[in-house]
Amino acid sequence: MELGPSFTRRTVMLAAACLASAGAHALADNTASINLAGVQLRNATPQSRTSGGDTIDPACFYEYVVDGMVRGRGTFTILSTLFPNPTPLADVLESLSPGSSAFLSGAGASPSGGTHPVVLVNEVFTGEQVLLGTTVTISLRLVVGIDANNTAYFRVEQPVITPAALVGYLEFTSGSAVITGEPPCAADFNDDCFVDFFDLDAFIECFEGGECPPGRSADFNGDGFTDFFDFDAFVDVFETGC
Ligand SMILES: [Ca+2]
Ligand SMILES: [Ca+2]
Repeated sequence: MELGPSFTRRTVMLAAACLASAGAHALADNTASINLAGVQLRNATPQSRTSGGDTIDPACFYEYVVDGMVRGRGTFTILSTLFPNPTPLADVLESLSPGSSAFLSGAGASPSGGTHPVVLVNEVFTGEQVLLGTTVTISLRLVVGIDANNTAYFRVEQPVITPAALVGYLEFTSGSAVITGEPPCAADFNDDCFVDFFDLDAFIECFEGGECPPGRSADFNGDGFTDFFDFDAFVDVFETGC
């Protein structure tokens, strides 16, 4: 069975299912953070930031959250008048493009079985609002992902915020984009992001003394012994799925 899109339900089930194997992956680097301080949301001014040396290991599923405080910039502009002080990003975006703050967090899956690169969001949001008597148009593409070198990135592409001279621009005073990979699923014994009979095969081979997938052990319940309690424990998790 494929690890489906019902992310929340899966997460709850995984909390129990993955405890047994958590130790084997305790050293995994499952999060990366991108500092957004100084990033501008400004007409015709694309932005790009990365997590630099803060890399993230491949996972099957990820969550991302973009959060921060922004303030309006530009002398006597609409945005600097409306938001003279640091204001939550979501509030500002909602005032410019209702509904757009929904893009600031979400979840995504690795399309290729737990390898990078992966794109978690690549969405354009648009809006047209009358602010201080002026019709303000906003359109920009938000992109968040992880490149082939396990570095997370955040980009604002094709930003249109007009009439630029009247509207001014926004600047992050603080904030971050954080990507977190979900811990591996215990039932996905061969770590290919699918739970299927190849996992059962892989466990049986490992259990019978053959080769085990990297980081996996036939001592499935982690009690220091490999016996039929492990077989039972694996079959239970396998039948539950992820
Ligand atoms: Ca698998
Ligand atoms: Ca055991």
